[in-house]
Amino acid sequence: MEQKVVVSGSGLFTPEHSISNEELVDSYNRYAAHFNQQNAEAIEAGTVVALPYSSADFIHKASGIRSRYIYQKEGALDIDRMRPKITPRADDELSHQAEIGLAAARDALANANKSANDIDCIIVSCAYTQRAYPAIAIEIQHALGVQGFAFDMLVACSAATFGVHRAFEMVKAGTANSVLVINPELVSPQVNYKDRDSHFIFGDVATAMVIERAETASSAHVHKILSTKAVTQYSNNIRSNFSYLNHATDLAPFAADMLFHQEGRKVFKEVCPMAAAHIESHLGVHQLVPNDVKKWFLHQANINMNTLIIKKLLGREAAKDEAPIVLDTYANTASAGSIIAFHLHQASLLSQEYSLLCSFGAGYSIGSLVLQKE
Ligand code: CO8
Repeated sequence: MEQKVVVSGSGLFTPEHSISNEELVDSYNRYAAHFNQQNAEAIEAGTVVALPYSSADFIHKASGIRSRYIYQKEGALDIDRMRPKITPRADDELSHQAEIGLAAARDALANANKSANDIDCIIVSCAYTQRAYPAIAIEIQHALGVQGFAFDMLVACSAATFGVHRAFEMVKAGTANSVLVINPELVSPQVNYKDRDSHFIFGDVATAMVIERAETASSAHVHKILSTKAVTQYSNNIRSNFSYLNHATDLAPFAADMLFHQEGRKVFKEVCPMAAAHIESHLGVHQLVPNDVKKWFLHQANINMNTLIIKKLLGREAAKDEAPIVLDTYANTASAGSIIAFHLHQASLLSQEYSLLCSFGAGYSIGSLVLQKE
């Protein structure tokens, strides 16, 4: 028998450290000035290009970001380093990514009114995992004492929604009863803090959701998943070449090409119409139109993208609490942004009201869920 599937709880871990635009720009500009001074002759001769300066005002206007959280602040603003300094842990210690995932998972379990005994599958789904194996999900499974099975999956910005899609399908099919989907987005080690065009975009966070059968759900806020919809289309406009192959290719592991880089303008232009069309067609499956949706939990990459997508869908701007934005304090947290928006803003939805959760980004990939509050 096909099961009715719900989201019964979500969780959030926010790192204790944050970096404001002003701090970030001050560090980058000192780095750029130093670089330009060190390379003055080559810049004058035209063999080296001078680094341009960044601006806090530009960052806020172009993206909506004022600040971002970071797992370890030390090192990231040091112009002789320009990357966070994360102390390695021994194999028998809890790994960094498992630690932040575990914190979000515990919060989600508490909010779902569940204990580890109730969970029979864990999916860790995010933009990067800190190692290939053993899976971070299995490490968290062990730390929580969960029976059953666990696995990792990567889908960049759509990892969280695609992870929930898999959970939805498993619970619907009866191959799992209760699935914990965790998104430990420890992205700061992949940010190129020396790149003026992208140094401001990302922040670290972890989110989690409990997906289970409606009949076992007992929490204060339960959202029925009416359906899921995903699409992918290959694009090189958002890319990272960091790879286990680096050991064999002899390429420098910290080169700009190995870190996050993008053609931001192209992404903006191409992804917005794709996302709006995707959402409209997903709602259509349930004979719903955009105006039936009470809250929009959209991917948090850029405030102007969200404004444009909502305008395409509703023909007007969204009211503040209709399409919540968390970018100002969290920045782009890879796949976790729409889950943070859901976590912080779902409670005010009333019984039977619809919401739409959607991610979009690298791949390209788009993933959505049509939700209805029980
Ligand atoms: N300070 C001052 N000026 C700047 C800065 C800066 N920091 N950066 C750029 N400028 C300048 C540019 O050089 C340009 O100058 P000019 O006009 O003279 O050429 C001018 O400002 C305008 O630049 P842009 O055209 O680039 O500015 P935009 O208005 O397009 O804004 C954005 C740039 C914010 C990047 C915007 O294009 C954007 O947000 N696009 C969408 C990007 C997006 O959604 N990407 C998704 C990436 S996330 C993802 O998919 C997950 C990947 C996995 C996680 C990775 C973790 C590390």
